[in-house]
Amino acid sequence: MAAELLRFPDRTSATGKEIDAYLRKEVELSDEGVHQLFSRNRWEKAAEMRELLLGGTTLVVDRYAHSGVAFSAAKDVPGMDVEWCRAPDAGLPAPDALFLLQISPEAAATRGGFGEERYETSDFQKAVAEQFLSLRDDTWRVVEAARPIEAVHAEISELALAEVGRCQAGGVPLRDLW
Ligand code: FDM
Ligand code: MG
Repeated sequence: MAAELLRFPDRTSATGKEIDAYLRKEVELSDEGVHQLFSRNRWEKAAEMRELLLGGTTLVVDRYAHSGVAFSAAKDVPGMDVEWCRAPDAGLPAPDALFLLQISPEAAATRGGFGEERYETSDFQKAVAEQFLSLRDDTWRVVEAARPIEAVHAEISELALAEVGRCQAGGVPLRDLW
């Protein structure tokens, strides 16, 4: 089975470098502007993702447009409601399965490096978690992440492999967001 791992933001491209500097608090950008930048960072990969998917490669994607909506909407900026936040990602390839790794902000804060980047405060993480739960529909699987990595891996790989099997059996068209 061919599979590739992608991660968003992809911090290697020009947009990704700007996002990286923003997350590391080296530059300031408007909330609206950085939201668009995160989306552009995904659109840069859209054609490549589509080609890989249509060729039968499974994509494992660490964060995607749903993070874009949840993090930006959690800022509670006037005008940046969920509908506004979704708009720039409309038309990107949609995932066949989505796993939300759930962890309390308290448990997350004990993990290595927490607090270094923008967004890594317990209050903001709570607001983001609420957004994720309100965006969730019944195609999402919520996975308890405050467990040893092997247990999280076992649960996700079982669910993911079942989904891959369903897609490989055919009849699952490539859909677009949203
Ligand atoms: N993030 C990630 C956003 O705010 N918008 C997005 O579209 C995406 C993909 O960036 F705080 C946030 C989520 C997180 C940070 O950190 C990226 P990681 O640890 O590299 O996922
Ligand atoms: Mg991080």
